[in-house]
Amino acid sequence: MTSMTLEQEIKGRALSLGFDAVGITDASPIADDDIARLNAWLRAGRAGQMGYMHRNVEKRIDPATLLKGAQSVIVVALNYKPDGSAGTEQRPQQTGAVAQYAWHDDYHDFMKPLLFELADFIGKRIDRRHRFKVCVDSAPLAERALAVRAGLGAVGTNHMLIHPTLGPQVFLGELVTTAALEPDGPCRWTAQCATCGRCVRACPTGALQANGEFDARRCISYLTIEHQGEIPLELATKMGDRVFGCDACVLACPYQHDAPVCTYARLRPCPNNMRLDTEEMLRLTAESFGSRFAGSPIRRAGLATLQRNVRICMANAHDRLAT
Ligand code: B12
Repeated sequence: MTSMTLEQEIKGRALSLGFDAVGITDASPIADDDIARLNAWLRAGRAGQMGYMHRNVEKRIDPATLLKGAQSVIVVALNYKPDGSAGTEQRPQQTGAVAQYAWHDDYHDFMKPLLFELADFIGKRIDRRHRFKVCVDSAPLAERALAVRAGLGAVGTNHMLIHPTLGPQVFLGELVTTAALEPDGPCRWTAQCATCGRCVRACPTGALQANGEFDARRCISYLTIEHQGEIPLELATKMGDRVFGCDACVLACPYQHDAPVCTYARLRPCPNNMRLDTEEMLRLTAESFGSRFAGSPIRRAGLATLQRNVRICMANAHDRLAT
């Protein structure tokens, strides 16, 4: 009788917790190419107002700087592709579009406890003295580069980590640990981006270039969530009805079309947050904004930014009606 390896047990546990894919890599720094890409991107100012991207760069490059003594990184992916029937109902004029990752509960809020559970499982299974750092999005960690190295997929021209069967609509999370685990090999599968170009053509603002360059300052996701203050008119007119995030480059990806829909129960779309009523948004106060978007990723934008986006959406609708 063959017994399971520790790594197989960990992966089995991660899948039973609800993650769709899991891989293991060592905690060495990301590849020189990735470091060069990150540094060039930062130097060119392409992070815009995201000052946090300029801080803790050494941690983003080297997981062992983020957690002293780290030996391994367990990377998980959670499919968030909504059911095809979600969001297909008539789009009333006075509403703005929300990116699909924000249609349901905030992924940070439920992925972290699942990763803590996984850490607890590993601690009990091997040695309670091992340390763990749970990361989902906000920690300075190069999540996509590590996911490739853990065998989960490849980075596409749209900059998304594309899983060979789950596609690009997956959230990533990591457990950085001092436990030494047998790493998986890096992903050998490559996305067929070179002959496609759909994401580049779909990007309304030219934030994505055919050569793989990406300028967050032109990305509608950045503009509607992270950018404070005025949005240049040239870009605002291209936002269309988007008021929070953008899915253009993700939904254009052929790997997204072929992917299965998500099965995780917490990822049931909240009908009120798939499109936002513009009049309701303009009536919100600081207090009512907090309760209206409690537990939703939309909180991240803050009231002033969301209302700015809604005004742009209304102006864009008006211009369209006028022509
Ligand atoms: C800052 C940030 C943003 C910024 C900037 C996006 C960007 N492309 O950098 C903004 C606000 C615009 C944004 C938008 C979105 N984001 Co965001 N974001 C991040 C964050 C916090 C850091 C990303 C980063 O390091 N950027 C710096 C650039 C240089 O890195 P990069 O694009 O990831 O590229 C690295 C590697 O992929 C590699 N690489 C780059 N190009 C290539 C090309 C080749 C051929 C190869 C081999 C490697 C390679 O080198 C780079 C350096 O390591 C991560 C979480 C994290 N901690 O990593 C989430 C994260 C990337 N975001 C995520 C999501 C879901 C989104 C949106 C889809 C949300 C939406 N619908 O609006 C969009 C997608 C926009 C896009 N096409 O990238 C997910 C992506 C999951 C996935 N499957 O890839 C992440 C991982 C969060 C998570 N935990 O799930 N995001």
